[in-house]
Amino acid sequence: MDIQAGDHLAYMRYALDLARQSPPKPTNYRVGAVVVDTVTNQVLATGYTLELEGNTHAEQCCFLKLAGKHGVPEEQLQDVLPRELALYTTVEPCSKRLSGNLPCVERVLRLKESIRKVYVGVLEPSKFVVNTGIQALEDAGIQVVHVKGLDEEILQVATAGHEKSS
Ligand code: HJL
Ligand code: ZN
Repeated sequence: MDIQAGDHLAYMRYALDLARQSPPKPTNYRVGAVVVDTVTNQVLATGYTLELEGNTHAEQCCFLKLAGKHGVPEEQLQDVLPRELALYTTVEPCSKRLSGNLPCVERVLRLKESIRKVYVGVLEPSKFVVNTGIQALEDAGIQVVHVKGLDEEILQVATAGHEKSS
């Protein structure tokens, strides 16, 4: 892994490669996510949709893996994470889930002392829910950046396995 510090497009491509590992499911998006320490330019965690057991989202998998590494439950991750982290996610973090599970925006907000920047590849299409997460992140002082250039590819990967609406 030798992505240069601040090469947001390269990190987004990395997240997209992770998304390709996710098994297609008609009722979600296939998403990839990467957590980077922006001080050391180290990748702290990677994740993709349904990587971990249960109905898991990409960002959620990153946080669960980090929690496991630190030996704490996800709810206590804010106590052990370093500061100045960036989250790259191919689709913006969800603010509502059809399943009723805790949305990833809530998980990110819990970590707002650490996750200072969220880089998104695309906004979530309003097929399942209406996503209002970015405002909530920004209101909490988290910078949200749309990394442009991979939108089409990200959506193609995200919706593979969905029924085609003509
Ligand atoms: C993001 C993911 C993922 C989605 N979004 N950011 N990361 N799968 O890993 C958002 C979509 C939800 C549906 C169904 N997808 O996944 O809105 O069953 O997948 O909880 O609302 O909800 P569940
Ligand atoms: Zn989510």
